[in-house]
Amino acid sequence: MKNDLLQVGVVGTGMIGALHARNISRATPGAAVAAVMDIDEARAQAVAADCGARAYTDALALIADPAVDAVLIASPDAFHAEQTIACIDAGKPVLCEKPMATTVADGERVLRAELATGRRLVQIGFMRVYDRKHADLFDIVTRGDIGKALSFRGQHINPWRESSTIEGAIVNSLIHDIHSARWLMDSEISQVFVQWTPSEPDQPRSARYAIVQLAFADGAIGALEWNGDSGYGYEIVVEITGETGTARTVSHTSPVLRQGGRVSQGVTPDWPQRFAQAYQDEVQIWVDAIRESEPTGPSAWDGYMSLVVADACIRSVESGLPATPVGIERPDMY
Ligand code: ISE
Repeated sequence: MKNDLLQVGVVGTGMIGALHARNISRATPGAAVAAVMDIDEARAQAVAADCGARAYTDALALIADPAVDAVLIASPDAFHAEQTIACIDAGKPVLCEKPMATTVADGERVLRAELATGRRLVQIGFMRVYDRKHADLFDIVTRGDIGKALSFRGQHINPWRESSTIEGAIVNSLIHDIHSARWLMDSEISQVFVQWTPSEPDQPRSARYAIVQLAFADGAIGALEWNGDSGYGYEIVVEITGETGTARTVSHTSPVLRQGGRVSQGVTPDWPQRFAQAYQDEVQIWVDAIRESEPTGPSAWDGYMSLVVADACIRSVESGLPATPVGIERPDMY
């Protein structure tokens, strides 16, 4: 800590890393950006200048910097596991953007590294937990307002192509919906079945649209719908049906315009806008929690189990059949 501010190092200054750095630097009382890292030195220097921080091109050097108290990892997915383990080994709290790793094996390595310390250091960037619309839905379900939850339906509608393959769409994008399903239904996923349409006719594993059918360990069922190129905007919708009712997030909040024989409503164009407040709240709550004791948000176990389900989805893609998630027993620490 310096000047009673938690000194955060940000690894990766692409879209989401720069967004987190700006939030920490300008809108997160109790924290400051001490250092940023990117292999693109000019980009790192620009974000560092904007935040009054030091610039690095080596993530491990930033993590080892004694002036860095905590780390936020927003580098490309392939580096998440190694960098998170480096933070754990340095005894530094770390908020790692999803996914925690790109394979179950690497996810388990992160989990076991944290378990060996005997304390929580890791939080995973499933920021929908901090989205008011999702939190309100969570409250309805956990209060029992609709009785036992019977089904989960998630819609993840992206305005632009993010993942070139169905495997990439599952691990990088649908990983959010997998976590939302586990979190909001408060049940592990016991079976998945993936169907998809290619974005390129001559590339069968390319991904344009996917549906993931779910079975939950408590007997509930569900489906995740992923649209990789909506053509109209960005929407995330969750609907949970219970014994006595259905709860569904409100997707659009802009006014409905009736004019010239038409009825229209604005749609959020992209995820940085849709989740702007959730990202701010995610970092503020993370900073407050680790200044107090330890992170309270989505854990390394959540990161690991989302990868276990994603791995089953990929086996379903390969076999054309339903697949069963296979992971280790839940450690007592989570
Ligand atoms: C993307 O991969 C993300 O991580 C964003 O947080 C999410 O909102 C977006 O829909 C995903 O595709």
